[in-house]
Amino acid sequence: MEKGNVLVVGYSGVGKSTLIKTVLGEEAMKKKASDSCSPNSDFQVYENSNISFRLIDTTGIEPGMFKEQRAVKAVRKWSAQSIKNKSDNQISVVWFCVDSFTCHLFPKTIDEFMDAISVWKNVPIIVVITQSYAKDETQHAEEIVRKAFLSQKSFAPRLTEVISVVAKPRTSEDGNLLPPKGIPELIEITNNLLPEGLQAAKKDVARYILSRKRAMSHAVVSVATLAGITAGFVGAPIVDLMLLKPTESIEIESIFRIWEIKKSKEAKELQDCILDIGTVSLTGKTVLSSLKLIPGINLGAATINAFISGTIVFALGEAASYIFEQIYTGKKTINDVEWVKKVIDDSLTSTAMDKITSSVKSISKNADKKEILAAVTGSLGQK
Ligand SMILES: Nc1nc2c(ncn2[C@@H]2O[C@H](COP(=O)(O)OP(=O)(O)OP(=O)(O)O)[C@@H](O)[C@H]2O)c(=O)[nH]1
Ligand SMILES: [Mg+2]
Repeated sequence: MEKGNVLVVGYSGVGKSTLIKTVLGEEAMKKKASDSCSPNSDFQVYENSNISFRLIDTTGIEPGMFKEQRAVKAVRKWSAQSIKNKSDNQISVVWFCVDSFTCHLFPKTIDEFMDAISVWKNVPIIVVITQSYAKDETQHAEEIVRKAFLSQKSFAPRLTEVISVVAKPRTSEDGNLLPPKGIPELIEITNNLLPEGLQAAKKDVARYILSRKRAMSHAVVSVATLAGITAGFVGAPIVDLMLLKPTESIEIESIFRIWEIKKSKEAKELQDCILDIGTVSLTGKTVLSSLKLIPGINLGAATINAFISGTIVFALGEAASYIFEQIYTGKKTINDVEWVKKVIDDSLTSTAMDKITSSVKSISKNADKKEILAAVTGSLGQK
């Protein structure tokens, strides 16, 4: 399939590669695009067969832009050569990534940047504010960027869009989970900016975004599971399910946001219902007690608790992901409360228990959080 090419530039460490991984998926990162020509250390081309654009990752661009010039020159050469080879490696869109730290350098370096990409005269520019965890900082960064573009007549019309994103969930210092955001918008807008013949159909984009949402949902569950494992490790001899409540609450809220469920009284009740089953219902307690009864486990209490805690957070998150996806795609509604209860129940009891009993034995005695996480997600993930 013929595709558009998106040039991704920005200072080193702003999160270009992380963003590309979220937009195209992990598989795409492992497998470089087939016609990326000779291997080049200045840029890499990635693609996913299900979406209409490739992403060109430029590496190691420091403030001062010397290396950027090198990377951009290499991409220019790649573009030019392709014309000879009758393949089309034209650049259709540029993503300029800045974060709230590097945006302060933006007004000073915008000249050099515009100069570097000057061969692509009418190519639209999307400024992507990466790692936009805090609202204030993000707004501030947006203002700086817009001002810098407006400062020159020739720059102003090039700025097509400013989008703030979080590519990968993060746990803040106070234990809050900060979910991914802005990715579906970025995909949609980029597709719309491609030359008409290259654009993917609306329904294909929607399908693609669905798959990305699913991946982001799993990423959130994974981060929350690790937090659950941590909470379990420091816990008392018996897992206190209430200790997991804050983690589960943020986990569910984050997944809820990924699936763009509209806020309403019913939606809130649904979230609470999911949370209640995970914390106070009998189901949770059953998981606890039966796990302790599995014979032949030679693990310390802290390890078992960590494993159980992680498992509950994981099973709950996976169930919530499934539930919200069904609602997002219109197969179910937020009023299908009985169905929701059943899904959570199944996830916490049968599915979780079946898999747990086999995988708990694979945990080594001095397992650390990472090993426990692998045991939890590995055993439960492969449904
Ligand atoms: N949690 C989280 N971490 C991020 C995000 N974006 C970037 N990071 C982290 O920031 C660091 C730098 O990200 P990269 O994606 O490697 O940055 P880059 O722009 O590709 O850097 P160069 O390749 O050196 O130009 C990594 O440790 C990432 O994990 C994000 O959205 N969420
Ligand atoms: Mg990189």
